[in-house]
Amino acid sequence: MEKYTVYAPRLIPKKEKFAPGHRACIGCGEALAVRLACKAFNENTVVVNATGCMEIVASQLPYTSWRLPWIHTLFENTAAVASGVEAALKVMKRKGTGPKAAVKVIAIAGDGGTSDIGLQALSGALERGHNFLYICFDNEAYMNTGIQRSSATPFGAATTTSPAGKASIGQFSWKKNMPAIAVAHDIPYVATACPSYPFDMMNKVAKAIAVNGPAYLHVLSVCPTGWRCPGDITVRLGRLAVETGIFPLYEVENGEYKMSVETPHQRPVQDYFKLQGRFRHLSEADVILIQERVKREYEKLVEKAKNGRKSERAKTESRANTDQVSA
Ligand SMILES: Cc1ncc(C[n+]2csc(CCOP(=O)(O)OP(=O)(O)O)c2C)c(N)n1
Ligand code: SF4
Ligand SMILES: [Mg+2]
Repeated sequence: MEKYTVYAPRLIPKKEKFAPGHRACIGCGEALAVRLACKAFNENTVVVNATGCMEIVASQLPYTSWRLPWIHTLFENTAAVASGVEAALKVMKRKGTGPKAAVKVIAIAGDGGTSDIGLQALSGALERGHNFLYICFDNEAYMNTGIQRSSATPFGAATTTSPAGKASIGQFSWKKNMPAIAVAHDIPYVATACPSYPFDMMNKVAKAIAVNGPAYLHVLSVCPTGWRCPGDITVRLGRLAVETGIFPLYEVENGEYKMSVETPHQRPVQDYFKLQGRFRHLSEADVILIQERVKREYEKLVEKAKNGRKSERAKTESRANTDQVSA
């Protein structure tokens, strides 16, 4: 896992494996995220794509934006199809009939396709230990079909199926913690990312590809259409999600947490909310309630990362002691 490619300005491949000309809305953060992720894919990749915005906008017959082998799956079976492709490649290799180069299977899906309808297939694939990368592009609702709430929609957000009004705050439940669910499967690599931090994101994709086993990446993808915001603040909103502590960036390598961007002095969540129509109805009391929860969750994460650092130090010290004894 140490041998991953590092992305930095001027080292980014110019080739677009997710070609322009697709039909995503203006300012779509999900299309930007897919484009950047593709920069870190190598040519020997099979993309397994759930139905959702990224499939619909990029594969309208007879056109496609995908300059990689690509399979469209049902909503619910993305990880199952990815498992099948990975297993088939393994068998072909054993029989000497497969491609000479190693081929990576990468499954991609939205938050609806991941945290709701595709969760069972994903859990099975992670548990069986398939060698594949799963990326969830999370725009926090079922956007492709008209902004319906998913279990990844944040508390208080208005969607067409969680409308805000006198009797409703909008989304009534807290956002499902998908990265924590992936971590609970005890897989080698889990991380969160956002295209507003492009180098962090590409490095994480490359690192996840280098893992021999299942890896899971959860990417916050700003959706101006569903979030009711202008298309020219996509990158700014992604940064605000991180700077407020609402969407912390971190990695979990073999169970050990590491913060990627530390924000000890967080901005108030209202800085993020006030730019989006989906939160326009929230009262001061609602915002305070959310602010407290964000702070609590962030502190829990930082604590886990501190424990990770401690155990890393302990491992180094015990290795040093063993070396001394054997010397
Ligand atoms: C079994 C099934 N139910 C519903 C649909 C309709 N459908 C297609 S895409 C979609 C929304 C996808 O949401 P998400 O996975 O979050 O991706 P996004 O479009 O937001 O990127 C829905 C409901 C379907 N294709 N299959
Ligand atoms: S609805 Fe949202 S995620 Fe879908 S293409 Fe438009 S901006 Fe992108
Ligand atoms: Mg979605």
